[in-house]
Amino acid sequence: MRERWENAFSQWYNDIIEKAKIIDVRYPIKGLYVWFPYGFKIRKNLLKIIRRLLDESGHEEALFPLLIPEQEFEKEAVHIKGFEDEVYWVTHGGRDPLNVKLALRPTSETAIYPMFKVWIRAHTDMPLKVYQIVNTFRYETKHTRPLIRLREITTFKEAHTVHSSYEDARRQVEEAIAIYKRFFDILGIPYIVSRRPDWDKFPGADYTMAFDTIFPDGKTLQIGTVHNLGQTFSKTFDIQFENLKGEQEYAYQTCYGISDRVLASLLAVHGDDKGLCLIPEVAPIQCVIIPIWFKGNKEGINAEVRKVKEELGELRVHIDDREIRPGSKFFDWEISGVPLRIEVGPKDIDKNQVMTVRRDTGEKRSVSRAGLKDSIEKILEDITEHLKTRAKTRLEDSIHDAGSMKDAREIIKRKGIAKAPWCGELSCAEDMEETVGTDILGILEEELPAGRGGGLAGTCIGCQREACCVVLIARKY
Ligand code: P5A
Ligand code: ZN
Repeated sequence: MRERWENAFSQWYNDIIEKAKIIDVRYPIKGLYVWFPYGFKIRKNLLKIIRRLLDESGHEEALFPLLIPEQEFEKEAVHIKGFEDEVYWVTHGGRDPLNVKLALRPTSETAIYPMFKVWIRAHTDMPLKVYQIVNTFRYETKHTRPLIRLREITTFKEAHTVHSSYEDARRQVEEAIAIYKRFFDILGIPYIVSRRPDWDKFPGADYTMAFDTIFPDGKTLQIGTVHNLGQTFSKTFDIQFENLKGEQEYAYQTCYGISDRVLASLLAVHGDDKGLCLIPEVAPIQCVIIPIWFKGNKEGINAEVRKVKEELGELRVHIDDREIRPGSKFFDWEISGVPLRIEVGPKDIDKNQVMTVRRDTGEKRSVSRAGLKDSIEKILEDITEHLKTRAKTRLEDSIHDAGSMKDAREIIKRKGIAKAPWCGELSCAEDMEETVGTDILGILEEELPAGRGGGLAGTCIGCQREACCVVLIARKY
């Protein structure tokens, strides 16, 4: 059942993150929230995966300060213009006004790059690839939402790299995209990668590649971005190296980041009317065992339940032995998204089996105690596969080709994402956004219109002249 999930998603989301004990929204500052212990466990599991992926690909974890002096923050003109309305300032130390105002990092380029200037001397110091996982602050003026639009982003996973050639930086962008793809694939979060149009790129970047996913309400959410910074920041922060010819050259940089939105989309894309459906890999509890007590045999069943837990070894298993009806327990664990429920009652013990119930499909199946762990692991794998495929299919089914403005409008109305040929002119883009009533999300570089050897019509839906590329039009969070 995905009625409410799809048709009243906002309510579903607010309701579930609280009932499933992910985030407490009652903290008295707008846009700042509290992590419940259960939510925090999922967060830890997610961070473990991304740390592994970054470490394995030669990134090193570091940590830079939260506060940035005003003069560093304001050095890069385009960057500051993009962020000035979103910055929180620290102006006092106790009662004394500070000589230099300090910005709470909205992102850390201006904290990190003055240090890169002293770290980088020769081409042998590169590539330099560091990352940090920190909180960042953005005074967002759009409607704030837990995990989605935060004023305190609590898991900003930002990577910053420095290279000795533009080509290396370009390759780094590709590596970053590959890493994020792997990360989202593990979590079964479907995505579209596109190039942001110039008016929507990261302030200071040459170009921005972005990951978007689709929420149940048909709106897309940007879940990650990878920026080629070229030499913009290295010129501002004077990051130079001695090249092979013995000359000083400005370095080439990239940065990329993902946030708490990863968890938001994990929860959103895999849910249903009953609550969350967590991917076993990150679920704090992978199996919950519910003893089905029967008159006079409570102790016997409890003993058997403990044995079952032992048989499941390192799997994350929880025994729910609360003195309440089994039905209430089922309900609670369904909201929390525990992938598999295992019931153990007198009949199961007689037959040397357990009863399993999948969270994603509701399928009930008895499983023999012989080779129990292998069987349960297999079911968990099936759950992962099913959740991944279901989410991926849903995204793919939402994308439709638009041959005209009217088509595009229809597709958006039906909660879809439209793909349309575009001529590259800003005026046509504005026209499209106005007529369709929503935004251009990004440009699909690998997809070409017919005139250029691709599948879609060869003419721009704005002006009917020859198109140069294909754009995605979608509603956005
Ligand atoms: C890349 C890392 C940057 O800040 N500097 C270092 C670059 N890019 S970004 O696009 O501005 O942000 C990276 C990702 O963070 C998410 N995000 C947010 N998540 C929650 N609440 C917010 N207010 C918020 N703002 C940005 C997006 O997923 C974005 O792609
Ligand atoms: Zn046009």
